[in-house]
Amino acid sequence: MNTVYLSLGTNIGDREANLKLAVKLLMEMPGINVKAVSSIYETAPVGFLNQAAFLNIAVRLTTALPAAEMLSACQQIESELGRVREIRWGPRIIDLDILLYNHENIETESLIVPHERMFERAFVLVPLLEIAKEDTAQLLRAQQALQSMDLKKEGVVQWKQSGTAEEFVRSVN
Ligand code: GSY
Repeated sequence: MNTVYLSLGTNIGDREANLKLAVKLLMEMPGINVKAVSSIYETAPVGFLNQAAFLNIAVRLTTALPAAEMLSACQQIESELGRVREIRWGPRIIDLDILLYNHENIETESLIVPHERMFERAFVLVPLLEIAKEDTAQLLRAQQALQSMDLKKEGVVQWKQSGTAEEFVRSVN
């Protein structure tokens, strides 16, 4: 079984509902077992700054799916939520990024793992480290990267505390 960490982000529409629906769809996917969902964080936009604040979470799951199929599953959920390929760094209904897939380093045309920019982004690292379970070199690197950041300056604030994955999706429409 493979352990996978995802980062989810949204800054259009009912942001909490977008996250809940995405996690519900993940839980319903054959071959995917959602183990933990982080607190929800409200985060200042990174990249293109003139846009609404994001809500971000991280998800830990186990899966029998190979990395390429896990990517397809994420893209399927993005389309189900109505995401169209928008401007780079711009507003989005939902983004599901694979951060880590076991301890593996993967580099294909469509997928780079660990995620290319994850170690520079507090909005990724804070939720990730809240649910991280293993002591892998990648997670230790994430911890070290976060220690050198000023979270106030990075604009990452806990918005709703986490419970279980089942509690997270309970009130989804
Ligand atoms: O990379 C994911 C989309 N995204 C985000 C995000 O999820 N959160 C914040 N705070 N800024 C972002 N900029 C982009 S692009």
